[in-house]
Amino acid sequence: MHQFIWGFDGKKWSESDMIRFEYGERLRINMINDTMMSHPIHLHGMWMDLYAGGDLDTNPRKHTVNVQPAELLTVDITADAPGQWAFHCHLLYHMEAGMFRTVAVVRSLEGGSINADA
Ligand SMILES: [Cu+2]
Repeated sequence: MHQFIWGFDGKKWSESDMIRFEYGERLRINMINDTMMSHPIHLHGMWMDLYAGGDLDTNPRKHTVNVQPAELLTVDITADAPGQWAFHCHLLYHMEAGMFRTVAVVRSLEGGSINADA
């Protein structure tokens, strides 16, 4: 497995910036797994509503979603938790190799403090 670089959007954690969500926004993330392994993706602090089409209010609510090889998986998130949160693959050797991001829920995407309460 050491010939692989594990990350998001082709970058491992040490090469990446924080992902910023604006406090209170409802957002959608599309995750495309272009590897040959499943990745259990875990977001701390907020729920991910697994997009299954139909009535959005009845979609399953998850902290961790399993993204299969060659799968496009979509989740909806309400950024209702100010602060910094881990977003990572739950296979620890993937996380340790770089499949990790910090999500910052901020007051404004225009810049300023990363603390939504500031
Ligand atoms: Cu993984």
